[in-house]
Amino acid sequence: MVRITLVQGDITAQEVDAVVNAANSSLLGGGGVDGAIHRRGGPEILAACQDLRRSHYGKGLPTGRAVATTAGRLPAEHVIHTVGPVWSREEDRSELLASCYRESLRVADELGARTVAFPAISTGIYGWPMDDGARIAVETVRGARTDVEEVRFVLYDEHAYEVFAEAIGSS
Ligand code: AR6
Repeated sequence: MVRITLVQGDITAQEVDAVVNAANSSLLGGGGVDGAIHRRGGPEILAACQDLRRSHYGKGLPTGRAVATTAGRLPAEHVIHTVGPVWSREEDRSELLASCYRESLRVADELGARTVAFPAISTGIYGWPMDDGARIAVETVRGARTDVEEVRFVLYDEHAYEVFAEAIGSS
């Protein structure tokens, strides 16, 4: 089983094999985690994303999928970009959010990554409630078949950290 660890901090500071980016389907950057990763990782990441757009994802990376690039100047080997769903009251998009975690771990396995840092995908600009986002993250990682040894959830603030700690304790 994967070992789950929690830290409060900045995803761009994590010394791991792969960090996961809460991207959008354009793969060309944005705010939040995405903005921070491109800023701190430097232009190599954007250049790799532009190549992926040209070679494979002319229409964009679909929601729930994941793809890897270099980590540029980040203290990690790879960035795995995944596209979370926008929160909706009308439609249950939980399966798409679970898919982000599963697909990111599948890509991590392809890369041979053993330590992977995840942000709380979709819980910022995409509006997903933190408690539900944490439950889906923890359940999906626990249920995943993967060779990844450590999944580190990196939470930006104390509230998110506590919600994840609760989700780990109660599921
Ligand atoms: N390290 C760790 N967590 C962070 C950091 C950081 N540096 N910055 C924010 N968070 P978000 P989303 C937390 O908005 O909701 C972008 O524009 C944040 O508090 O980064 O999936 C993309 O291009 C929240 O809990 O991702 C997309 O358009 C969590 O990380 C869109 O935002 C995710 O917040 C994706 O939105």
